[in-house]
Amino acid sequence: MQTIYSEQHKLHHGDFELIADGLVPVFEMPRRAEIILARVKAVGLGEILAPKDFGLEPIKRIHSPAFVRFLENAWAEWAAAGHAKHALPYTWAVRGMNQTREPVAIEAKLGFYSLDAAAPITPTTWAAITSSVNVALTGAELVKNGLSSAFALCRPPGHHAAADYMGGYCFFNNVAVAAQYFLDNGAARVAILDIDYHHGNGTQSIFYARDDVLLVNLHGDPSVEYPYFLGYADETGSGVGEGFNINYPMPHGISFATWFSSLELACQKIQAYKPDVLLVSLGVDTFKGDPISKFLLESDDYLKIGSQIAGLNIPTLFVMEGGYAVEEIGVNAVNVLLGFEQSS
Ligand code: FKS
Ligand code: ZN
Repeated sequence: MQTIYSEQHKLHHGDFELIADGLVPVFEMPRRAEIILARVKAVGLGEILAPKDFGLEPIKRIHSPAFVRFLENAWAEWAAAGHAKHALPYTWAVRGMNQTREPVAIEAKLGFYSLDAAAPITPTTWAAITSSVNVALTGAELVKNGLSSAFALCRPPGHHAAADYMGGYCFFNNVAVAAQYFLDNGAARVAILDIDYHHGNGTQSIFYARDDVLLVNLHGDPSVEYPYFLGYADETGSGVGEGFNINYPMPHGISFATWFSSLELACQKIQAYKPDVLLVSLGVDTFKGDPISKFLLESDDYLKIGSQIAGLNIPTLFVMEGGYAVEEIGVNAVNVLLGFEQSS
């Protein structure tokens, strides 16, 4: 399997994120992608390719022009306002406040275009996030042109980003942009399987009212787990999209066997949909040693996940999302790909 990777990811390295314990050093760091790349090389997974530049048009098929403009200019506006540290939001428009009028001050725009304070913007974040989308799009192009699979080693991740907001380490929704690329280039139906520990709220909200994308999410129960405000089982889609959004929220501490039975159900739904292509939002923060998550998967379990996905026999693009047990992230992520290859 070919891997698409760009050094440009290193241009995004936030200092801090805001969690329950206050401002803490970011969990989502460049070393994550470096460890995965090293593992790809160590096992000889396949060729490693640099991304092509697809420009902003494919991004604007998913994200609003105003949001794209905000991200492009955010650092310059933040610096012009006299700030030196990385930009983080701290005020949000809640029920009853104006959620549609873009404010002028950059401090307010940050809240307007975010769901939380876990997506810091640095002077070079823009270069990294556009590159991450290009990694996903390059993988999509390879699969569109006939490869049976590819691995987009995206960083920063994307599945919490919606059409017009960032959050949870995510800026552009890489998997959503890639899914739309397939649809714009000949595919009629696309399925997305999101196995990251956290619910992919951004991907869900982007495709919620559509029937050309089937989205299936396996994740921690949002009543007790980030992103908290989306990801319940009764969110099944709206309008023509009714039935094309499927959530499997699961409690903290769930066993792999129970988690895997949700994956089997997910695969049955995907099989029945008969998609032209499958995209996998690949997070390995379901690992027992993950510092911010509460599932208990072990490294060997990831081989079985890959093998199960291969059983679908659909052209597949893997898109990297989360995973914070940094020393084990390479083994865990690449085990999914090896399990897939061994069963293809
Ligand atoms: C935990 C606080 C939660 C934000 C967690 C973001 C998770 C991101 C991710 C992605 F795939 F996008 F990277 N903070 N105490 O893993 O879902
Ligand atoms: Zn996650």
